[in-house]
Amino acid sequence: MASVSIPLSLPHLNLRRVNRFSGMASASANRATGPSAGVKITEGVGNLPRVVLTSPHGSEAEIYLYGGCLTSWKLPGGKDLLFVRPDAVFDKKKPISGGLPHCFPQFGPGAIQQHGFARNMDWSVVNSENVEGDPVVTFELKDEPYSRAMWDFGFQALYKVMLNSKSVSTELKITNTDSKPFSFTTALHTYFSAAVTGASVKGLKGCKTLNKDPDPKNPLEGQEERDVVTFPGFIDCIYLDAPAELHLDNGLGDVITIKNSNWTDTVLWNPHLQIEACYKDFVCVENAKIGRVHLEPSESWVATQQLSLS
Ligand code: TA6
Repeated sequence: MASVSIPLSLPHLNLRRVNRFSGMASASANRATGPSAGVKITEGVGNLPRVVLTSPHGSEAEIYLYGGCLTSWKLPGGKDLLFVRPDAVFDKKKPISGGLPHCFPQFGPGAIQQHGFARNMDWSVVNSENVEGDPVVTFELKDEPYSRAMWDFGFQALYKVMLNSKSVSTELKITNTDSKPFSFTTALHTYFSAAVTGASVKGLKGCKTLNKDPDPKNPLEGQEERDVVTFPGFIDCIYLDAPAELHLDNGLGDVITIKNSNWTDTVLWNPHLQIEACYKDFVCVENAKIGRVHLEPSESWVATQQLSLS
């Protein structure tokens, strides 16, 4: 596989220095040390730094460094398969509500803030490649005083995003950089654009379920009996040991294959009338790790996800 790797040694890409970033993005992207073909650093909504990937076939993806959040995956022609809620804010006062937010080091509910802190911290770009014409970018998040105040461990999260003509893939690698063990739960809280009344997921039949409706802190155990799971109302349900491949019909004419390795569980969520303004326009199908992952010092955990159009 032909791969050209160009490290991005651009310190301003780290949002710890985001205030110096303003206005520098396009100039930096053109430097010899800048991003690979198909990778652009731009200012997104709220002037937040955003990495735009473009495949030679015309598909496009956007990732905000704030939260390491993939907010858009557009097919050639411009149709976006991901959804960002209309109430999403891009001012770093809260996580971006939409796309693929990270839940780390806690899915929740639990001891620290709901869904952890990775979705409201500044990730940085550590590498950009072009693999057989397709753009690949790697983002990094490390512990800092903000995370240590909630979860006192040294860690490194590396998040690789790869765009192809008909798919977008991610690889998340969590490494324990501390001298003591730690454990975590995690998820990619993917918001898909959908027509909720026509949306359905195939592949979950037989899975054990933990239904967080009505009480998220005391989920009800059960088993999925349906071949095709629909979204007729409020749904907040964990599927344990879900298969490595699911099929989402988004009700908008697309069937999206969701493949994974090592994301052992799946979560389906639609808030129904709790978010009246937009619940009809999305469903969340989340790859998750609900059982705790234990890492000794220097150990890593890796999980991949591929979203592709069938
Ligand atoms: O993944 C499902 C869930 O944990 C629900 O229990 C609900 O709290 C939802 O996520 C919240 O998502 P948000 O993107 O608003 O943080």
